[in-house]
Amino acid sequence: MSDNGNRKDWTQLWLEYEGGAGLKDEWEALLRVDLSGFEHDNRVVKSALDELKRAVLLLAGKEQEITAGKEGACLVICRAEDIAAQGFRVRKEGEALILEAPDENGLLYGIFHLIFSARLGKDPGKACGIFEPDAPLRMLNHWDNMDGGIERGYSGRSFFFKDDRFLGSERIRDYVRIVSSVGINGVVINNVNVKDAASWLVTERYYGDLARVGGIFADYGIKLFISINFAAPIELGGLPSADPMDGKVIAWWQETTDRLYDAVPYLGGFLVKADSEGRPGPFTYGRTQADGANMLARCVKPHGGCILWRCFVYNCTQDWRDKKTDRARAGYDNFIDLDGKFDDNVILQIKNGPMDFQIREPVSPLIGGMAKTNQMLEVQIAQEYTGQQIDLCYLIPMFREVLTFKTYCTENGKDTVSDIVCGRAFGNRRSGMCGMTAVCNTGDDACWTGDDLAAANLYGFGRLCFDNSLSPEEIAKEWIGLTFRLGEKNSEKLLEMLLESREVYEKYSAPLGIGWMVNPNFHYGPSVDGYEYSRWGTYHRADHLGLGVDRTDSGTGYVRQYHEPNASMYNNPGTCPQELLLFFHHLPYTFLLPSGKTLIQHIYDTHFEGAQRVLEMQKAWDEMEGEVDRDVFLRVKERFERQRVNAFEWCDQVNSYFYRKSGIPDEAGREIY
Ligand code: GCW
Repeated sequence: MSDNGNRKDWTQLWLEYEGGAGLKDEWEALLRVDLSGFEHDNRVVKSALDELKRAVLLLAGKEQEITAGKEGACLVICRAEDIAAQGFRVRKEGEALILEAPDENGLLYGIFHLIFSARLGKDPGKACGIFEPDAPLRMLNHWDNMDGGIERGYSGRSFFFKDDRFLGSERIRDYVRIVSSVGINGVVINNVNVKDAASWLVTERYYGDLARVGGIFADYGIKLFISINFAAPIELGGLPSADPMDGKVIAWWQETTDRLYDAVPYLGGFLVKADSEGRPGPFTYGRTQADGANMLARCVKPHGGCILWRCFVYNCTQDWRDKKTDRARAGYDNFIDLDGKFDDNVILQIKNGPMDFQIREPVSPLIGGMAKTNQMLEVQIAQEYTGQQIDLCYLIPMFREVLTFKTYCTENGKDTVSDIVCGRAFGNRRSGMCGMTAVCNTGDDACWTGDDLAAANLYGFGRLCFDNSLSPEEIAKEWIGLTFRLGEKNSEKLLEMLLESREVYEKYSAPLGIGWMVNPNFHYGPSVDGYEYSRWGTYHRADHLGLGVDRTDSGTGYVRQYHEPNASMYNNPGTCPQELLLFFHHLPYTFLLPSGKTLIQHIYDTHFEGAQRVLEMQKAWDEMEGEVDRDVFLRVKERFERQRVNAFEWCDQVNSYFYRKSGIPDEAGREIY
């Protein structure tokens, strides 16, 4: 936990260089730098060179020398315009390493790439290649409240805010270094549920703080975004309405935005949660989501800003008796007719699934539903429904699945989620108005992410945004290599644990895509009927004969929101992927799955297996004692113990519940209560 000798209360995650293997001779080129085509005093260039200096100092124990000449082993940094924005190229020329980039962000990412390659023990030849970002916007969304709490935060308190004030710069600077090292270029610092002091972020009360934080972000090529309150004209401006068509409202936002941008030059724009879970929005005034978004987009437009508009719009006061209303349909139903009606600096931010960050959901049909609208994928690395950074759940396999899902939205073959959010499907790559964002999992805990192992999701999300083709395995290997100093055997073991952790969690929690079954409100641990008779639209519909939600043609019709052949594939239980069967179908317990087991036996087996696997993972971690830093070892050990308790609780409650409902015993005769 030290940085150039200064003790800090937090780690540097994968930027912790001390105690490593040092810098191998092959990397001698990093000891001499020749910079051309970039301004030495540009803030991002400065940061990049500082990062290189720091790394070399800590790894090789030598002071970095910046020379003007380029002879022998040196790093030549220059500008090249034939590389996509924010990308870079590395090549070797004799003893020299050449790093080329079209812009400062590319240079920064190239430097981190070289540092990481050296630290991973690669030789420079292996670090060569061209690296261009897939997602133009690679963002993190913090759900930090200004009182210091974090909505769905499992890693301590906010390091941005406390008691309605901004906190100091030191930790924010480390955060920025860490996330920019994996290519993050946009951060929303406050919760999408904007209330109380946070509503005032757009006013002069916080200009100074926003300018300071925006400057720290800008040093590392990151744009600062804030979430805003759609009802601010009423709450702050004293106007009687927040109607986006009302001239006074428009004037209020225009003036507020102009003044804000004057004071905070690095602002990227606003994120808006409107007409969702009690937040105000244009529906109140009989206006559409496009009316609301465009009004704000026009205010930020002259400043080069954009509006990120969330599509998490659904009825959260549903009647559980009503089987026709289907929450899964809501995003699509609320937005699909607006395709082509959004301004070009509006980006719709769409959660990966149609419900809400469950352990298994189909891809939201809204992604790919609209050909004339900028779209951005929203995932959650805060593990709200996936173990809350107590249970191990490496989410990159899930995100990769989402990105590679073929939507059939175009006929040119560019139709995966990756094609859409990276701008290849609908031609919005140049404008950069698309990308990926994650609800962040950090807080002020010493290890940043509650569970040290949950940092793999923070690292992995950034890496995956930059390169959608990286496999979860490659990413996990890099992260392990940069974070730990494990021997080969334990590295392998940890890799295996990460890679299977999502399926393990899925096995002991809600089966086959049905989701939920969690304790209401805080969402950790099992409660099969926790939401069954509530207003939230999240039901499993189990009775004594079967379970699942019928979203087929004979049910809610949700399947028709997909393009063919996906719609027909999901509509038929014979072709629907097994892991999503209960999301789309209500099936009897005796239904025979593709695996050859009955549905009820599958539930029993997976739950026993999942809980058992947790015991094995716990043991594997215990065996790493001595090879892992003591603090880290103990912290993770404590997490695994809690996961064990949680997994067995899930297993026993789910199995007992379905045994009692169905009356069908476990074929293996294991203990069910
Ligand atoms: O799943 C829900 C969470 C809310 C969150 C909301 C959202 C920020 O339980 O806490 O609110 O999603 O995504 O807006």
